[in-house]
Amino acid sequence: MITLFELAGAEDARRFSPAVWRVRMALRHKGLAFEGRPWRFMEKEAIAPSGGATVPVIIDGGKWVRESFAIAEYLEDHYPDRPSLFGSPQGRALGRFMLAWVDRTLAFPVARLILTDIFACLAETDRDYFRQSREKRFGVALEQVCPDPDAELANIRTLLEPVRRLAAAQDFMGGAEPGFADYALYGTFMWARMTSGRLTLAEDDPLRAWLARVDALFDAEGPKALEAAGMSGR
Ligand SMILES: N[C@@H](CCC(=O)N[C@@H](CS)C(=O)NCC(=O)O)C(=O)O
Repeated sequence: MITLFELAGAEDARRFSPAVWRVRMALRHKGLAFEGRPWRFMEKEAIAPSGGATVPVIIDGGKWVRESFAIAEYLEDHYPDRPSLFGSPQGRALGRFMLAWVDRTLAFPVARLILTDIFACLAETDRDYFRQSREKRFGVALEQVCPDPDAELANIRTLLEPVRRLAAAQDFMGGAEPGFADYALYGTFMWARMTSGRLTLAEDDPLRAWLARVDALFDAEGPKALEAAGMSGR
């Protein structure tokens, strides 16, 4: 059985890391049995054997693997008889591109929008670390990171245009079937929905239908987790 370390808030059920959600969906896509182990920022020693200080981390038969894309590639290459996460070499490239775009273009604006909501969700033991590390990263107090949430949301909706066009043209990011490129983007929505109600989409946004399609996967993995964390219906 694979172990997946999952960043959690005050409650074990509030598993909110965007990067971990990519891997949770990838494990479900592959149909692999796994145990999600709640992990918190202050528990670095628990994941030290991975060689890093961030999650996701998996242990598979004694082997530690870290970094969401490296884990996706590990799962793809070690379980080739399971449904493919990439579908083709081009699909692997699309997954890599989507992850880079999400990390480099989308993640910071979304983080700014939901940062204080994330803080409110954290275990008491994680709060000082989170405040200090994020204030260093953003250069201002948490409460000043997003002075105009409406403008930030409008900015994010504009940034989403490339993936909106994909969602309008096809069911999933890579075409007719879901794959890692979808999970790379979906992680960001799960991050926001697990912690905050602020990342909303316009009524007529084609990304809504895409989100509903990914929500429906694997026996509604995402919505069930939102419900368990008390965040459904937001
Ligand atoms: N590029 C990494 C990002 C991993 C990452 O930044 N994880 C965050 C949670 S989303 C983390 O563990 N942060 C620990 C910290 O900030 O101390 C991946 O895709 O796996």
